Amino acid sequence: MRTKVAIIGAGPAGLFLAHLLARAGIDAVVLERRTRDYVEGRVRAGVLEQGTVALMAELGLDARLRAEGLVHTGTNLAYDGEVFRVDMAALTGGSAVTVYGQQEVMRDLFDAAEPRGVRIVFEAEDVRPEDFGGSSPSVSYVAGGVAQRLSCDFIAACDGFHGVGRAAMPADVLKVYERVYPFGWLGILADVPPVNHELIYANHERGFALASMRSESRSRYYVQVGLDERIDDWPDDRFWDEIATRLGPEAAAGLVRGPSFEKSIAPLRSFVAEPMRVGRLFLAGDAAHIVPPTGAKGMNLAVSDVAMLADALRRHYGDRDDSGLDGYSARALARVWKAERFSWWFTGLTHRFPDMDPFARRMQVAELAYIRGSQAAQTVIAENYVGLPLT
Ligand code: RFL
Ligand code: PHB
Repeated sequence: MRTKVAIIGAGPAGLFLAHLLARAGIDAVVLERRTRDYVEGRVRAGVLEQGTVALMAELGLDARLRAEGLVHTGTNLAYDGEVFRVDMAALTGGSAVTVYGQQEVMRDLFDAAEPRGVRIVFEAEDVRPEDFGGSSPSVSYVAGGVAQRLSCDFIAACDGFHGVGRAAMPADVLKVYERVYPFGWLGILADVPPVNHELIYANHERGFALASMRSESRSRYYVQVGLDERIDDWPDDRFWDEIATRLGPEAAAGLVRGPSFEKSIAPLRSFVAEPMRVGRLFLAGDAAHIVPPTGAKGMNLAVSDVAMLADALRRHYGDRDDSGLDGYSARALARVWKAERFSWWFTGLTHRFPDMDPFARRMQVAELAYIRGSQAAQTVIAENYVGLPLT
């Protein structure tokens, strides 16, 4: 088989890229290790930046998003029993975020794939990028027990943090920057109305908590937990008591409890691999970088990467201009590092660290109090949270 762009991975990065290329008339094939149900079933991101929403609209895939997505013009911070709102729209000249789950985004992208000629091979095993240092790369894989080869011009590794794309890059070329946090997030989904119509990020002495949602009748809550904790340690009653304590009496007033139907623990990590291109192999999304979820940036970064990559490929095929491909890594990384900084900073502001002494705790509270009283500080949060431009 032959195509122009072989895309490894059908997560947000891979599928957005496939749709953008299909719209530009550039032939591509997506190789995905799992089934559609598996990819779509993963409970992950909940908050879409403006740019992500705009891209869904540009692709004509925003009908459900416009009908069901919840537009949030502000977000809330809680500490020491106090809650304050950051009015993102007022501070950024009208920008907002939209709450619309990654599962919904994936459903929209998968539903539109076949009608738009987006080719996806599910359950592709043993996928390997090959010869990307030369002029005729390919991807070998096994489908239905049969060995296959997909010849191509370029390979886009959109295969997440544990994928084969980054692993195939020569170790002496790749530079990795990493911070692993000494805690994780325990998240639940429950069909109860959210405690607040907007998100609440809470810093409590016992640890971080987040009140989020998927709809007006479905809540998503998180509490910071130690890395040694297990889901079995957290029956629903314990979870509800803990989230109520950490949100504080004002923010938790009106908290509706109910049975959870999803419960999982995710570790927190900051990670960047440079460069994001070697020869004809390009990395995009979690394959190249990870952020802690505090800033709600992970999926949005995957989308901004592939917007840049699709643009570069369009210029290559349409205008015989390779400057976009040559500049892709530097352009993408410039935005990635800013989102890394925001996510790292917001994590430090809101979480309890095991080695935190009383001074460090006082510094956190002082910073929150400062932010509460400063329009300048709130503007910094607002413009990062709604998403930085694709410069
Ligand atoms: P994905 O989603 O991991 O998709 C990669 C795909 O590649 C496939 N794959 C392979 N296919 C073929 N061969 C191989 N060898 C392969 N290896 C892997 C995988 O099966 C998979 O389908 O990466 P992508 O596309 O870069 O997208 C990244 C996002 O999924 C991720 O950044 C976000 O979910 C992060 N995230 C959030 N992002 C936001 O923008 N806003 C949020 O509010 C937000 N909240 C979150 C999050 C992630 C979380 N967890 C659990 C990690 C909350 C949580 C709890
Ligand atoms: C979510 O709803 O899953 C969510 C919201 C905001 C975050 C992270 C996750 O910062």
